[in-house]
Amino acid sequence: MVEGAYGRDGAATDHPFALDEFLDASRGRVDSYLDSALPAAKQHPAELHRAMRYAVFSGGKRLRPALTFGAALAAGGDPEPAVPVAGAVELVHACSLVLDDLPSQDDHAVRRGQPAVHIAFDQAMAVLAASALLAEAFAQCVRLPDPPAGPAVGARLTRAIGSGGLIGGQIDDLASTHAKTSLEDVEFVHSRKTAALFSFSAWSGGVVGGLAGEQLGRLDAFGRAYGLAFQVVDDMRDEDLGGCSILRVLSQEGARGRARGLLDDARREIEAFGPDGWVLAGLARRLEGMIP
Ligand code: GRG
Repeated sequence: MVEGAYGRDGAATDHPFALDEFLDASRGRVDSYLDSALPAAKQHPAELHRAMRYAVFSGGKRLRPALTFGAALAAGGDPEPAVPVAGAVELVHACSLVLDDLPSQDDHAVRRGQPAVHIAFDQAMAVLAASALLAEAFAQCVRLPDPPAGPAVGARLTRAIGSGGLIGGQIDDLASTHAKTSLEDVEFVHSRKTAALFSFSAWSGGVVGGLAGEQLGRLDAFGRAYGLAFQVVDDMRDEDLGGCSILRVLSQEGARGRARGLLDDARREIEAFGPDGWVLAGLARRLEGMIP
């Protein structure tokens, strides 16, 4: 599937369009999987299913699944067995965006250029659709082909989401709006709110690809550094100093340096994978190119 014609021989590594092709194929694969995994829009309760599908199929970049597939390639494996976990990670991401947009949280009326779920539907439906998306995410873990991978992936996903992960990061982010903060505090929030899901994405691709030990740790660390850099770049492009923006504690120049430093750390983690790490290296290079 994703590997397609531009496989792991390294030949396509430096081709300027290889990464675009990979990302297109990766997005198409996870979208077709999610389309078949989610309940049909007409199935009862139809309004809930419509809200779930609205949240998922509204034009996301599918970056986290691309990390999962890229990590499976880095592991020297076929990305196809990682499709259920790539679907799971995108469902968790969609769930988090629906919750984040609620008036009681970050209060965004627009998401991806369209009315947020609680605007297009209502708040009760948004909360229930987000909860159902989370349930569907865990349902995908039991579909993993290798029996021991399912429970390990499910347990790790639970940690990435829970009070030590996205939810804990969001709680501290919401509490931080007026409080004095430091780089350490901001990165503690970012490491849970944003980077935890990126590190899960890379780690899970490695697990499904058969890795363990130090190599798996490297993918995990790549995802974490990449995720932190992703949030720094997002904050810089947003220029909104609310919540836990990096711009509350660093100047533009300081944030630029921090993003570059994190991407250097990320790249160092995957050097050991050589040409097989080309997708992950390409994603890091691309993010560096987006630093304002
Ligand atoms: C998952 C149960 C559960 C709770 C989540 C609301 C919350 C708790 C956490 C907030 C997480 C959050 C919204 C982090 C921001 C991450 C971020 C920079 C998102 C934008 O990611 P992109 O650019 O989005 O990949 P697209 O639209 O491309 O998918």
